[in-house]
Amino acid sequence: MLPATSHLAASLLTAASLRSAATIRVSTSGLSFVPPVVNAAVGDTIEWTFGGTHSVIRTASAASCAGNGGFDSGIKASGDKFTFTVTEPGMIQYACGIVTHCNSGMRGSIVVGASVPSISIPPVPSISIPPVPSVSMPSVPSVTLPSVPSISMPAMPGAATSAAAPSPTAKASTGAAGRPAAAGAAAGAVIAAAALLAM
Ligand SMILES: [Cu+2]
Repeated sequence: MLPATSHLAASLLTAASLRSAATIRVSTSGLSFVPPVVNAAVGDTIEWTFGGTHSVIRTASAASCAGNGGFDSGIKASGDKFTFTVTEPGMIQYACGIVTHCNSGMRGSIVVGASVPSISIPPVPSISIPPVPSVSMPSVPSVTLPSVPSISMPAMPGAATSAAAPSPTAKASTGAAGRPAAAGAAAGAVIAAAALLAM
């Protein structure tokens, strides 16, 4: 449950909920709290571990040793712990409840909200895509096809010789002499063609 303290507290609680609440540890050394000042976010828990007979009481100011009605651990022995969960932003002053200790300067403070740890999102490493080398296509040279010279075929003397040789066509034509008129006429035409070639 969110205490409806203020809009600021609510928004800080919302911000605090974005990260897991932390436990901030404070110990004592002689008549001192170590560290004497801690930063916390709303939702964080302060955990004191006592190194001797001491206590922690919330005070109204850094100059006061009197409790202000806030937390009071009561007298603790060495090794004991006491925790307090921060519920709203602001400065919390506390001291050892043993007045002689407080008067000796055994005081501490919790700074809430002044330095809410920012959520650190590591930068996403940029994926470096190497430039694709441009493929240079050489220009295709235009092929000029030379004009084909017209070949004039001279009359070949050899053609007459080959035509003069006995050809199968001529023999077939000769053998068709006894066939019907139509076949005979066709054979005659072949012979006439052969005769033309021979000229
Ligand atoms: Cu003390």
